[in-house]
Amino acid sequence: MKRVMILNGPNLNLLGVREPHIYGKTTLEEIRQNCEREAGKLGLAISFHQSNHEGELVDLIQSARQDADSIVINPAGYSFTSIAMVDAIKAFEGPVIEVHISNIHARDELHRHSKISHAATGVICGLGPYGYIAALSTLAQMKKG
Ligand code: CA2
Repeated sequence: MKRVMILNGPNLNLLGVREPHIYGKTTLEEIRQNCEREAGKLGLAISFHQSNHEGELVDLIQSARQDADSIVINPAGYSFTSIAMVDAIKAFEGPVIEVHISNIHARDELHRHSKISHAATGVICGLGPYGYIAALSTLAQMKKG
């Protein structure tokens, strides 16, 4: 069974609670439940994490080298700043799908240029919480994922 590590960066624990006009009303817990349901259908084994701490996210990405075959990551605010996460992702051999709930290309200058995309296999943005499902479905179909 393919193992997928799903990682969520800073402030995503506030989804559905604050700023619903940008990020919608779905909570991170609901996204987790939807991912569990979809993974069951697709025959994937998932682990789901959220952290507000860059080092903890780097540790998780490193642990994926042993614990996962592929990664789905919403790096949130660290998308635009974290070279450490880019380096950790580059050391991971499997596919990495970067997901953003909002369309970062339609956002302000501060939220437009993800550094993580440089190291990602693919990027999904602007599809709302469905982006996580699209990522899982893609990985299920990939030879290497
Ligand atoms: O659209 C996404 O998924 C983002 O990764 C979310 C990040 C943002 O910095 C990226 O540009 C796009 C922000 C996550 C913060 O989430 C909040 C949710 C509710 C209230 C406040 C922040």
